[in-house]
Amino acid sequence: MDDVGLETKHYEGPAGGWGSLGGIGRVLARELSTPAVLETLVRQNKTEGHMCTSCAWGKPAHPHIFEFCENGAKATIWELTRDRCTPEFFEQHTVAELLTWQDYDLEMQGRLTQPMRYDAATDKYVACEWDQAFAEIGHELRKLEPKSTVFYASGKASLEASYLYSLFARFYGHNNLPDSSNMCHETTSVGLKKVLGSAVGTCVLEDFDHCDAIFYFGQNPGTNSPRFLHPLQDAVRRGCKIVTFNPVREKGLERFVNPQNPIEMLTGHGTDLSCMYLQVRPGGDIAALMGLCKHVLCVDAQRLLDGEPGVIDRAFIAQHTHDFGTFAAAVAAAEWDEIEHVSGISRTELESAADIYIAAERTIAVYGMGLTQHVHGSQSIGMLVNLMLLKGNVGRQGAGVSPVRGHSNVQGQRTVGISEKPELVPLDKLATMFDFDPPREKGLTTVDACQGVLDGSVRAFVSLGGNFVRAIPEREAMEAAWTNMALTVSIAIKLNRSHLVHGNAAYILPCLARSEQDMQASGPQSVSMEDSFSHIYGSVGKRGPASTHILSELAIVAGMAKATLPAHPKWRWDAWTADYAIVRDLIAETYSEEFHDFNARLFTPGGFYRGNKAHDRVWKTASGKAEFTSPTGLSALGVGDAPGRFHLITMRSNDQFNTTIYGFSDRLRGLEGSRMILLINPGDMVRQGLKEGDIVSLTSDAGDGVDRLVAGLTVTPFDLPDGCLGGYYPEMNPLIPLWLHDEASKTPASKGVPVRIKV
Ligand SMILES: Nc1nc2c(c(=O)[nH]1)N[C@H]1C(S)=C(S)[C@@H](COP(=O)(O)OP(=O)(O)OC[C@H]3O[C@@H](n4cnc5c(=O)[nH]c(N)nc54)[C@H](O)[C@@H]3O)O[C@H]1N2
Ligand SMILES: Nc1nc2c(c(=O)[nH]1)N[C@H]1C(S)=C(S)[C@@H](COP(=O)(O)OP(=O)(O)OC[C@H]3O[C@@H](n4cnc5c(=O)[nH]c(N)nc54)[C@H](O)[C@@H]3O)O[C@H]1N2
Ligand SMILES: [Mo]
Repeated sequence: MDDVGLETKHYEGPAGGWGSLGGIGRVLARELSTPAVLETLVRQNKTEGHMCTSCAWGKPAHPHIFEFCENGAKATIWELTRDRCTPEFFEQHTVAELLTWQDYDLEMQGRLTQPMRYDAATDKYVACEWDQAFAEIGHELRKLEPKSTVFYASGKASLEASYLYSLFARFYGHNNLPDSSNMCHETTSVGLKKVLGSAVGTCVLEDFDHCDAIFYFGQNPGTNSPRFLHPLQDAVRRGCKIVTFNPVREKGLERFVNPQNPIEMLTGHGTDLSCMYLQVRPGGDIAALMGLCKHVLCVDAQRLLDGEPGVIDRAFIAQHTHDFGTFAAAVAAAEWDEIEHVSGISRTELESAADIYIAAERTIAVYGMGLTQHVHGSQSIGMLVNLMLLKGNVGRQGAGVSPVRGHSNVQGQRTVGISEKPELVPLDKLATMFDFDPPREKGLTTVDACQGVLDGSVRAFVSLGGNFVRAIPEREAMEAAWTNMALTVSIAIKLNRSHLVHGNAAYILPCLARSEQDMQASGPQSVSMEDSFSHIYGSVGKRGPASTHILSELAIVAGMAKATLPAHPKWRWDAWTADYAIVRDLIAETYSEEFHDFNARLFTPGGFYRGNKAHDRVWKTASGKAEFTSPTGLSALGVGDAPGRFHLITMRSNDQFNTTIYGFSDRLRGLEGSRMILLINPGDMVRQGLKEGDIVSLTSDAGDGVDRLVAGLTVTPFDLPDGCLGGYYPEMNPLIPLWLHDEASKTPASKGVPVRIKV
């Protein structure tokens, strides 16, 4: 980067430390400050406590007294707010008025307290009774062709509610069950499945106690999975080396002060986490990985020539993998010049990083949205697996591929049937268990569903949580088309934008939060979820519900299903609602290998492992072996470089959970006060004739002739690679074309958006 005398914003402190406690404190002070909150937090992520609603990081068998982090605490406190968004609130504001409000102000109204239905005559939501809401929704759904409806899920709802939701969709007659995963780790579900036969990570939490190196791509633990910082710190202290690839120098991967360690807190002495931090260009990971593989194979060849043992694991490659020869030829053909250009990393640095990989006996590859949200994201995952396969780093202790999942039960929802891919669901089994003829056609992904809304073929959209309209690409066109639908239904805890962009008939159905007591006819209920490591945990809420008029997610799903579907002796919605243990027995019957004795194992400390074939070196791939794959090019970007074109990465701040904005402090990046900022490196700033504080717009540069614009962005110098811009999700979503998505899985390419700066 040019030295032009401009300073980039950078937070000098570590991740964690006093700052993270202050971050909790501000929210705590504003929301509430009763001992009950602390009591709720102390129960978080403990056996027989409730499982955090924030991220999907593992819950150890021997938890800390405070087994939660700044952002998990914020998420819990956020749902326990004393503020209430009541029918009186809706009485005072038309939907047209609320559409002018910021997302932050909508959610700040607090918890929804009563079912609400849209009244076109007044342009307001009005309160209704549950029976009325269910009956009307059932009536609307019965009028529609099932395949013209979509049942979306956002990744939080329990295994029990999710299983019934997917049954509801299939009894009704469709597989249109996209999940937030379709905007997130679907690249993993498809890309990793193709090469390892596993749609999820192959590691378990304990592997982090045994690895010698961690290769870390495009995931930001300081903000998005802060409890991961503890195993990372422990690993580094044991001598494990972390090599990070990320365009942004994320504090959480640089240095960590453990807020649960009094000595570190007093002295401020933390741990330097990454021993190498390589600022890869957006979409440059395929090239970077190619460089690493090239050096590994080059050193291997040299060692053999010198009469020494080689570097790669030939026995593993011969026994367990397929197509190594083609891959080796692709590596030999790749040119260092192009590798350096596309990755933005020098050959010397890539060789040093590869030397760490060579020296390590056991390596774990970690990744997040930086790999998955690109047009060739599944190829990036394939390249990462290639690197791991070279040394047999899959399916043994201390080694493996570890995607860090997002929502706290997003992986589990897929496990129990929320999937638009019928081949992933045991339909024959369900047909026998529930005496019906399941739909067999492929359902709609998120992107397909959006296309269906645009072309009018999707007529109804039901959301089990989430804020779909805010989370998807192509906002302007999508919001305009959304209102043409016949029906929209949102099961939610707080008001959000998706409730305001609604169909002809529209309902907001308020539900219990996970930390709240779920009382049903048989007594208080527990629910369950699955973490990033395929471990299943029970969760029990103890707090009093936010309102006496709200229902559990499971009860709402069952209520809608009962009102929509004909009576059937095997569809026992009332019995299932009365006792969730019966639903767990159904899950155990459907997925007997993974979920046998589900009720008995529900509160196993550290969760019970549902198993993973690739973890045991059984490869459920086309060839029956782990697949080496050769990328079609070195860049993961869908739209290449051009003069004046920038590649925008859309990021999360430390003060948000997806579309929920807690505040305006991105503490770990030293960015305070506004989310309407454009991050740019000082060299690019000067080349564009910009000064810090200038107000600019971004326009789409995707070559499709569509005008897409985000205006009012403050130019902010930041340490980024050349040609790369940073901005916040979801503010930047109007700039992402719907067609710009991973080629294999249709995950939107939110980390490689082609844009131009307009002054
Ligand atoms: N507090 C909090 N926790 C969360 C969430 C939240 O919003 N707030 N969201 C949850 C959800 S649903 C998810 S999916 C996860 C998301 O967690 P992450 O996977 O960490 O997702 P992001 O923050 O979007 O981006 C990840 C990182 O990718 C980097 N990056 C961008 N482009 C590239 C690239 O081309 N290559 C590489 N190597 N890196 C790149 C960015 O700089 C950023 O550091 O977090 C979950 N946890
Ligand atoms: N540009 C860009 N776009 C992105 C991303 C990106 O990195 N960049 N990331 C993508 C990713 S990884 C994801 S996962 C999606 C997220 O997409 P979603 O999962 O659809 O969105 P969230 O913001 O997590 O949903 C927030 C809403 O969920 C509701 N909610 C919260 N808790 C509960 C609960 O317990 N039950 C119920 N029923 N409702 C609840 C609240 O009403 C809240 O308003 O966004 C995607 N979009
Ligand atoms: Mo996600």
